Amino acid sequence: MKQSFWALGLACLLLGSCGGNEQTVSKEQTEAQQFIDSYSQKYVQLYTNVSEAQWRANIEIVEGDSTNTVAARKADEAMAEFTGAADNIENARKFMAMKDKLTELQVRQLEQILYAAANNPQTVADLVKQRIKAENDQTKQLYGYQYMLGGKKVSTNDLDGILKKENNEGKRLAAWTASKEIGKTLKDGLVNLRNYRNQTVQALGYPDFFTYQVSEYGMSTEEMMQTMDRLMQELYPLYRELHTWERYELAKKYNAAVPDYLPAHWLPNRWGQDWSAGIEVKGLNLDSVLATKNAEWIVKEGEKLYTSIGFPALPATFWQKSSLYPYPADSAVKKNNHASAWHMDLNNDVRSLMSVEPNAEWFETANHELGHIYYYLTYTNPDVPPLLRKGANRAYHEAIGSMMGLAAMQKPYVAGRGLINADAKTDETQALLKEALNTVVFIFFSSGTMSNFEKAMYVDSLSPDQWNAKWWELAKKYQGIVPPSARGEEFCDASTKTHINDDPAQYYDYALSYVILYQLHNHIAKNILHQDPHATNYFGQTGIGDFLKKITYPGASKDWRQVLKESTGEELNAKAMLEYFQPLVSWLQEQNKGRKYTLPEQMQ
Ligand code: X8Z
Ligand code: ZN
Repeated sequence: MKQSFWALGLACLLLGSCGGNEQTVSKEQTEAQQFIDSYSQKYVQLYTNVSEAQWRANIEIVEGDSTNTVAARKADEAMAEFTGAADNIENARKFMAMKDKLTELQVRQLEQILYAAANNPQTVADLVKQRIKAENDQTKQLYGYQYMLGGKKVSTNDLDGILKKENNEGKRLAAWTASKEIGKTLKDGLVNLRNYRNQTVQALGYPDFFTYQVSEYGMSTEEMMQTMDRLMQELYPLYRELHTWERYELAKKYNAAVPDYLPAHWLPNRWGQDWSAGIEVKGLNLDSVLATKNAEWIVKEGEKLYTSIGFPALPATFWQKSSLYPYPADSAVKKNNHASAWHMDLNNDVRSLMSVEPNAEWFETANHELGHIYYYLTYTNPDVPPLLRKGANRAYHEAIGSMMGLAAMQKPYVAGRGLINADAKTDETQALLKEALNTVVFIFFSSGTMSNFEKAMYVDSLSPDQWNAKWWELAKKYQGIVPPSARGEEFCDASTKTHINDDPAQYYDYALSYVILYQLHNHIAKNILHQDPHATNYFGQTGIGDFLKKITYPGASKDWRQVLKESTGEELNAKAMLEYFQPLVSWLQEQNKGRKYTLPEQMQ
């Protein structure tokens, strides 16, 4: 299969016409293309090896057996050695120096080559090796961990289930506390990783690893942090109402005094990033409907949504090779408990790693992962060379599936699928409240706590004896959440969030993805479906598929700002998201009348 790409790439070059534009190919272009082609061929080979080795290391973790970890390390080392090789850097720089003479597609590929090089410079080869070892050891530590509750082996799904459903505060506290124990075992590894990650990118001139990651957007750290602040500023009046409402509601539920800040163990999520599980919307109780289904149905149902709007059925290998369901909580073999999607060979081997159970959260997550998978499949096409088989930016990759997941929870969709009675009366305000407790609340975790913590770690080189204090300072400031009791520096509560370990300095991607997804959803509802954005039914609407394919087909071969402008006519902005939730503000103000607000009137 891979062969056909190279053949096609070459045909384009000889004819001098890609995408129909007749052009003569200059000497510089021919030489640059030769370099890009030979680099790409090797890159895809190494990338495939890394994927296979990492896949094993993430789905088969056995205590005392480091076979998979070592194999993953070796594959990573081979990739690092190649991408960071001095001659590759030299060549890429040489061609970049004549970028005016090259095609846009070539320049973009050369930029990718240099970006990959910056994380693995040959000049600091030992450091790169140490980082790779530390990364793979951290994965094993993180996902090989056996969670314990009351002397029993439990899974993260078990703990999440308790936090979503349990009304007994003592039991909630026990589950929350159990979920944070792992942090103690991750701290030393994370301290090393912070240092190695910073030091490796510094060798090629980046000030720190966070700035390196942010630079993929063509932005500086300052610009990104300002974007995060602006986003929170805009949503703050609503968040302040939600925070007040949640304090009073949960105090009622747990029969306790109303606290000034939300105790972390009161919330239905380990990090307080999503408070929606507490709300039952009459006539739209998805959790109880989904509880009657099985895990496989959840994923198949997701696929049906995508095929109904014009995407192809998933390849047979997706079903054969994915790891979609959890292992038993006491299994000696463990797997990564977080959801992910993999483009194994930058071609058609696509897989997902999940631990799906039949509930609303996994329903949403399954749709999210399929968004990644269909993004992979769509930009795997002859017009997009392997090095550019990426999202328009990383946030785009996160946005598509999240949008489908959110759309699939709206009443007309759920009713259309026969899951609820279409005639049942639904409280629309409650439905919107539930959505806000998911997405608006999430912004203050992603833009606030997570992004600022990682900035402190990487940019400000925060001393590890202040990490936990910092984490809770930020959680209080941005989310209005406090720990159940003092959490000293022996804990490392930030590291219980998987991304801090294995998807580092990138969590602002998710905040941006929500902004983008509301822009896209708004456009779809108004201009394609002609439906109210609060009450859409995407099912069977091939116009949506066409729209999404236009966005996803070019991968990273087009500038992301241009993609957004062309698809929605707009720049990146939170207007659509604000507009969507606006009806809630006055309702919440009414509910909160006479209540004490503890978050300041203005965000500080
Ligand atoms: O990590 C994820 C995806 C990874 S592909 C499942 N998400 C964030 C999280 O779980 O923290 C999706 C939204 C937020
Ligand atoms: Zn994702």
